[in-house]
Amino acid sequence: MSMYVEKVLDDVKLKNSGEPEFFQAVDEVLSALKPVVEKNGDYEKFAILERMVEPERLIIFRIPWVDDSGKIRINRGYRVQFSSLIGPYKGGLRFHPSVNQSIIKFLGFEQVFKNALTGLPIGGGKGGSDFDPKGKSDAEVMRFCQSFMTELQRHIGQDVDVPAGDIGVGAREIGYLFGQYKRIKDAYEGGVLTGKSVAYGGSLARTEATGYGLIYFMREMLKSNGGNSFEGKTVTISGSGNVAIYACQKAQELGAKVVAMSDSNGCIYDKYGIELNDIKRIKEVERGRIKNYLINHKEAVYTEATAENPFPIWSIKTDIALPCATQNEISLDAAKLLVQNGVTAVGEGANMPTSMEAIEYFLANNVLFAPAKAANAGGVATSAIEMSQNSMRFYYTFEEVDRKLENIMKNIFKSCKDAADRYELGNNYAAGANIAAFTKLAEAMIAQGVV
Ligand code: NDP
Ligand code: 2IT
Repeated sequence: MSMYVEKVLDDVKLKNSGEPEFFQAVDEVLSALKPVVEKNGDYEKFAILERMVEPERLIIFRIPWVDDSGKIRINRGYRVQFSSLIGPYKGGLRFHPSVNQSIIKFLGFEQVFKNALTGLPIGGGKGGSDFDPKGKSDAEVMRFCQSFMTELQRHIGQDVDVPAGDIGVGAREIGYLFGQYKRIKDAYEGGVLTGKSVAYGGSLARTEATGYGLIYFMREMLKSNGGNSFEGKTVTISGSGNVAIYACQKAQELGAKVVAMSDSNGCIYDKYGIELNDIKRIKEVERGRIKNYLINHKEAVYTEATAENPFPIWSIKTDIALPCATQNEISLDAAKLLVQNGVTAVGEGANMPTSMEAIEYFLANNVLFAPAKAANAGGVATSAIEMSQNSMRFYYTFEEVDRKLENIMKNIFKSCKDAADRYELGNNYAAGANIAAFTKLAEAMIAQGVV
């Protein structure tokens, strides 16, 4: 038992009361670091953990905008600039009614470690708003984005802080945000946002990157554990947004049968395998509900999400489960159901989708577990590749970016595995990811002095 870790965790709990998601993210990382800080007294001497759990800066602001009926609306905006140790703050923006300080801080904290694992020069940040894009017209989304950026522009820049997408923020929102930034700054600062459309400076393969990267990481993990693969496996994927859709595409390419996907209203099960083009049309073009899949697929089954069972997808029998929707979607009960139904591997496409108890349960039951900060790092890694293309004023082909992504995911898996091996943690890649990222960040922190 490390007294140092316990002391810092107690302090974090006390100082951040009412922020359960933030505490959960910190608890998961620090608990995994106990064997590391026990071995090296320098971490306590240099107050490394205390510094890592305190964001450099948290910005909160008002976002006034006018809806189509002329009514004035007010939302709250956030940007946490968590760590600039190894590069400009980098991380997405989330627009969802559930966004609050705790959510933004947990995401920012995770991002610092994730970005360190990519091996690229990016620090960690995150932002967003409690604005709900669902049911809003394009014009309303545009006015909201313009108001959001009117404030955010004071705090960001291509060498300072580089936001991107996350839940509720895709190419449409990034476009409106970029347009307003450019208008205010009166300069073409291409690398200030990533996830841009390829028409004006985006990178090929950024749209696919998080989902593809998740599958590349899983492929390495399966290969390293008994030479397994996706071929012939049954897969369930929660969510039907950016991450879920491209995880599905790559899993299918590798021979898997994806039988279920979901949205916040419910999940669909298609025993013949999901027809992804229909999901893409419903979600990317029509911005509709996943239930509409049944219109063209009479054989599919729809299960409504309820307050008691918000994630019915985890009751479906599967070999591989890929949570790609949101935080805490796999509870201990859901983990028990998945194990009972024979799941062999779980890969986190979303950020912190699995509760700590559920992770422990998977590991105790020999389920291979790919942790978010490693497995979903392909998105932000490709964002960093977008930034470098913007700086070079030169573009890579889709194949070039995809190949770089594949190599990055292989290296991330290797870092997690090497760290787990070093501390004799078997195939606990969750602990391996935390240790590998921490070791790198701590070295940079000590080198840069007390700042
Ligand atoms: P999208 O907005 O494109 O899609 C989100 C999907 O998850 C939708 O199907 C949505 O359903 C569902 N969802 C969201 N919130 C909930 C909820 N509370 N309960 C049930 N379902 C929910 O987002 P992304 O695909 O970009 O992001 C998904 C996850 O992946 C997030 O955790 C994000 O942080 C993470 N991530 C994203 C990256 C990226 O590059 N985009 C990179 C790394 C991680 P509905 O439409 O009904 O709301
Ligand atoms: O959680 C994440 O890594 C993202 N939403 C992507 C961040 C980015 O800067 O591309």
